[in-house]
Amino acid sequence: MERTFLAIKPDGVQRGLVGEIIRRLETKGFTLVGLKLMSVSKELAESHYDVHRERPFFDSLVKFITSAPIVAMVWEGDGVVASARKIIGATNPLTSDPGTIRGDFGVSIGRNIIHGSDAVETAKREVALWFKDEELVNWQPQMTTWLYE
Ligand code: D4T
Repeated sequence: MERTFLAIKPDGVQRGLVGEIIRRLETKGFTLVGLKLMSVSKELAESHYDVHRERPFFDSLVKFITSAPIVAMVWEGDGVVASARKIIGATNPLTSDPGTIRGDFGVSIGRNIIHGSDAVETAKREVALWFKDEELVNWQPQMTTWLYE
């Protein structure tokens, strides 16, 4: 089964959106296999956002993500990488569709509430970067037979 890495950013945690975000992914039918509230080190933040190292917003991004706790998660399910990106919405919350997490809860690109891996390969790298193997739980919810044909 496919897995993706999602992280509720400091703004999402501070604004009390953790439960709401988890609810949306759970009720969609995806399976939570990894979850931790954590402070992010500068090293981890820089490694996670390495592709943006040359972008003008890199420093503020690292400063923001390390400024307060985040909730790191791994979710599992068929097509979960692309589907979670749709549930999250476009990068800039001002233009994200209503009904998406960013579209419903945000107004600013630098405070866009949640991160989601953008491709299957990226997801593999990010899951390995943020979680040790023993922090991930292999399990199959009872409801699986009612979700998949
Ligand atoms: P993440 O990676 O957080 O899921 O966001 P996206 O995949 O939707 O968008 P991204 O990688 O292009 O941007 C990463 C992160 O940087 C912030 N950002 C982005 C910003 O502060 N200013 C900007 O101009 C851009 C493009 C928001 C998300």
